[in-house]
Formats: sequence, structure tokens, C-alpha cells
Amino acid sequence: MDDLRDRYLGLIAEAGDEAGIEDLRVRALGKKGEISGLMKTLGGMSPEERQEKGPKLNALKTEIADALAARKASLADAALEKRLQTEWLDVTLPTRPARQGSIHPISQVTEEIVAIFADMGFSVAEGPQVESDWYNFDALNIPGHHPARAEMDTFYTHRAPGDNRPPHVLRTHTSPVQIRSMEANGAPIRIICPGRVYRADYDQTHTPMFHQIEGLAIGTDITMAHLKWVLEESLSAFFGTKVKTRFRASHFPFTEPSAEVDIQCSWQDGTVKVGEGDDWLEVLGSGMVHPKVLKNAGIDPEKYQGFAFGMGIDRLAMLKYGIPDLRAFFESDLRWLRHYGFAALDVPTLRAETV
Ligand code: 2NL
Repeated sequence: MDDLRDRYLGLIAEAGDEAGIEDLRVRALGKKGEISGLMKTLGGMSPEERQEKGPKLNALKTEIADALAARKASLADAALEKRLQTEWLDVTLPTRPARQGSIHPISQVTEEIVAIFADMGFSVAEGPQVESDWYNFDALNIPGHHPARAEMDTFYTHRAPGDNRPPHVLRTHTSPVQIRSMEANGAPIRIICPGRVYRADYDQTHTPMFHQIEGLAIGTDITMAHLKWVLEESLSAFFGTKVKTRFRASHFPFTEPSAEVDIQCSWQDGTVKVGEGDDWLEVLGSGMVHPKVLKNAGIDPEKYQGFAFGMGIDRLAMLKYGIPDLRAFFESDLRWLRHYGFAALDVPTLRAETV
């Protein structure tokens, strides 16, 4: 019995994994195991012999079972220790810098202008970027022979062969949104229409897609004086300084009379400063909505009149934030934006460094 004990304790000490332990348990304590076999011999013994061997065999059985359990536990500990050595994480390491998004200057300027006009009772209207030639041109009193309609300035969609309806266009201004709004809501109306517009033009100072914001106010007695006040008020709010305007007589098919509007500025070392000096910078076009346009939009020109204006958002953004180059907007390279101070949104929850 001592031999048996020593042999098994030795084997258990040498067992290298859980499967080896299980194998030994079956060999010693399993139904057909060696110790189980010895237990079965107790039945054929004399009472005296059984009294002597019984407790010893039971003790051996318990000792082997305990040794198996202890070895199994120490193997599991060793395995866990090995995992802890190889799979550890240093939770005190600083995080990798998180990539941060940023608000595009065009979006920011659009929001700024919308907020300024919202304060003056204008609501935002939006509409399709693919328009019929009626909404983009005819309704605005732009005649069929007008150069803006020529193939080279306007992007036309294709019609299927045999479909002779006039093609749709990528809107060249947001005016069609205003026509649609007048048609849908009638007068009086006060709206501001920001959005993407398209013209077949691409050079240092033009991109085929750019952003425009147009305003419209129609009532029974709205005049050009209101226009001047609204523009001076909104441009001053936008540039954060009192901005004088200069109206120059102009011509648009959709307004009569029409005016191009300049803002007061100065030039120093090739950079422009708004709101001071003796120079003027053209920033928008405007006028009193042409009676034919009101009529086309379902509004009675005998009863209603009002002003409209349109300006380019991209150029206003460049002016306000001192961005000299359109590439800052259109190259998909955030370094341009960072360079001009549009580094990132400062939203604490998005900043991994602060966590
Ligand atoms: C410019 C000129 C302008 C308008 C846009 C307009 C809209 C309707 C009726 C009448 Cl529905 N006018 N819009 C009026 C005058 C000028 O934009 O040079 N924009 C950059």
C-alpha cells in the first residue's frame, strides 16, 4: 500500500496539465482504478484484517484525492499566473490622441447668418438642388436668351432620348426656393434661404459648387429703406463692428430697381479690414422684387411689394475669418482649416485627453 501511495504521489507531482490529473484520477480512484480495486478486496477479508486495512485504505483514498485536487489547483494557479504575465495592460498609459472633428467654416458662417436673420423675424427655407428651368430661370424673369442660361454657365441634366421636355438644371442660385415659398405660403413673407448652388466656373476664385444665402421680405409697404436697414444691421452683427453700406445702381432681371451693395473697408498689407477706411468691397446684390416675379410666384404685385438680396457665403467666410484661399474649403485636407484657426470643436466629451 505504501508503494502504491508513493507511486501515485510521485505521478501526481509530475502531472503537467489537467488532462494528466484526470487520467491519474481514473487510474487510481475510477470504477476500475487500483485503489477502488483494493477497496473491493475488503469484502473477502476476515473482520480483523478488514478492521486494520479498511481505515488505511480509506485514508489512502482521501490522501490521493486531496493530492489530485491540490495539484489541479496549483496547475490552474500557474496557468493564471502565466496569463497575467503575458496579457497585462498598463491602464495608467496615456490614451492615444483622439481625432477631432471640426465645424466647417461654411457651416459656421451659415449658422451665424441664419441666427442673425432669425432675430429679425426671418425663417429658413430650403429646397431642391436639382430644379426645373421654370423655377431656376423663367419664374425669375430670366429670359431664354440670357447668358446665364447658356450651356457654359449652367449644369444641365440629360433627358432620355426622345424625351423633349426641357432638361432640369443644378440650381444656379437659391432664388427658386423663394419662388416655391411664395407659391406655398403667399404674402406677407420673410425668409432666408441658404444652400449649395452650382455654376460651370472653375478658376482661382470660383468653384463649380459654392454656397449662397438669399433673403426675401414681402409685405404691403416694404421699401428699399427697410432693405438698407436690414443689410446694415445684419452685416454689422456678422462682422462684429458697425458696417456702413454703399448702394450702387445695378441690374438684375428679378429686381427693379436693383442695387449692388458694398461695405466699408480698408486695405493693409494686402489684407482687408471691414468696417473702417475709405475703400469699398462688393458683398451682395439686391433690389425690390420685380412685379413679374411676384406674379409668377402667385402674389398680387398691385397689393404686395418687397425686397430680395443674395450673397455668397464662401466669400463672406473668407472675409470674416481671413481665409485667403478657396482651397481651405475644398481640398479635403484639414491642415488648411487648422491653419486658419478652425482647429476643432471644443466639446469636452469628445476629448480623450481629458478623460
Ligand atoms: C447676387 C445677386 C440677388 C436676388 C438675388 C431674388 C430672389 C427672388 C426675387 C428677386 Cl425670388 N430677387 N434674389 C435679388 C437680387 C440679387 O443676388 O449678386 N448674388 C450674389
